[in-house]
Amino acid sequence: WQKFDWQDPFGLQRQLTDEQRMVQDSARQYAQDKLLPRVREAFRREETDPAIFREMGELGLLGSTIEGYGCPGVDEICYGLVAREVEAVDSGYRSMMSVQSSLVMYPIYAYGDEAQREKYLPKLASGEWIGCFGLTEPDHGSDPGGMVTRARTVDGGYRLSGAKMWITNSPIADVFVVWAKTDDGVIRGFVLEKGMEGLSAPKIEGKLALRASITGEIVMDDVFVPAENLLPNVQGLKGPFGCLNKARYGIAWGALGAAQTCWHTARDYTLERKQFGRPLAATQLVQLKLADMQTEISVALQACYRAGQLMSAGEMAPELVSLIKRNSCGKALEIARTARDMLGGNGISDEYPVMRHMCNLEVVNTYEGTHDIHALILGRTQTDIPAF
Ligand code: TGC
Ligand code: FAD
Repeated sequence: WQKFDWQDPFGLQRQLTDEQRMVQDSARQYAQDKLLPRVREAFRREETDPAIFREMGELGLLGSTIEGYGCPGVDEICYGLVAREVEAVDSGYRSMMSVQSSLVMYPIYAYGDEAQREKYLPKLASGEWIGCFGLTEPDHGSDPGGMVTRARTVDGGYRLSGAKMWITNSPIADVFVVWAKTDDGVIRGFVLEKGMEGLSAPKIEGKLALRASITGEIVMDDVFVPAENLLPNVQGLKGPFGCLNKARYGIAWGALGAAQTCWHTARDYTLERKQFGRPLAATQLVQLKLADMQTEISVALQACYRAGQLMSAGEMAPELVSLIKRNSCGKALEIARTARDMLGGNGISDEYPVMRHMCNLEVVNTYEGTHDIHALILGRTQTDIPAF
């Protein structure tokens, strides 16, 4: 019999290849040395440091699964491991990275032509350019198919009118991947650039979560977009959803990083903190909570690892992405709320990371398809009845 490793019950580390471990370790070092020391102030002040994109770019963390164009072309498990390390510090930092990688670089790579790839990908990979992804609208969140943003055909291109809401990175973005309906009502992807006439991206103020990651609108007032900025190789909702499959997969890993930070913080705290003459960790109720955290996180990580194998092999079903995104986010949020409670009054202070993670995970549980929307996707697989 092996000795039980309480931190890694399934021996995930032993399942990783040397390359995967190396990528994980360098992401961990970056996240702990460079991101952790600035997150508390960033969250307090609701400030996003654009330099983070260049730092991530230098380490090859942007568009990391893409081959060529300045990207390292690592496998999907590496991508997940990086998301986990970054989100162990803050979901907002993982958000910045996953939007750039999965929702901006991936669609340009997968649906763009060679000229678009050459123009945008190297600068997005280095972090010199920042990207955002506009799908959600003020009146269409869970049902993006109802979008009202229009791309009217004109001489030499299109005129885009409409508004996108809750867009990660938009106020500081150079490149905007925007989804709009053309004259025939078909959803198409367009690449807009900062400075186009009629394009603005006001910041959304007052977020009580994900405060280290800037969020804004995209307002398009008859913006002229040249024909060469249309993404030629996809039509319909499967365009944005194809990118979302990638991003949701990364979130499934990432949320478990945040959960792990909360679990370890609760363990350390309850070992130290004495009430009624003994450590809180000596009580059965606390040990039950720690056991539940350990179980949920380690089982969910193993599910992500398997999903990563399938994704790398090109054998992933989108519904399995829904299953792991929903499971990881729901469980992580529950763990963060429990950890917050276990720290008592100290749990609400930003001297500890748990309340920040708890607030962030409320968003992570909502964006990229809410917890319930993913349940409906899974319900449809079993009943053939779309209950949306
Ligand atoms: P439905 O009829 O189901 O599908 C329409 C077409 O799309 C195809 N499709 C997919 N293709 C690839 N991957 C998937 N996951 C796909 N899901 C659907 C489908 O095959 C069909 O294609 P075709 O060729 O037959 O037309 O569409 P519906 O309108 O009934 O969809 C319902 C539902 C609930 C599944 C969908 O609308 C949904 O997932 N809603 C959630 C919206 C969402 O996730 N928004 C995310 C916005 S981006 C964001 O949050 C970024 S935050 C990032 C960060 O900061 O980290
Ligand atoms: P709604 O769709 O109005 O849902 C409200 C509630 O109703 C939810 O509980 C939902 O589960 C429930 N509900 C909806 N429909 C049904 C139904 N048929 N049956 C049962 N229950 C239902 N979007 C982007 O495009 N790009 C981004 O970069 C981006 N970043 C974001 C960053 C942040 C900080 C946030 C908060 C959001 C971001 N989003 C982004 C938007 C996000 O994807 C949406 O908020 C999400 O898809 C939910 O849409 P909604 O907010 O309109 O909620």
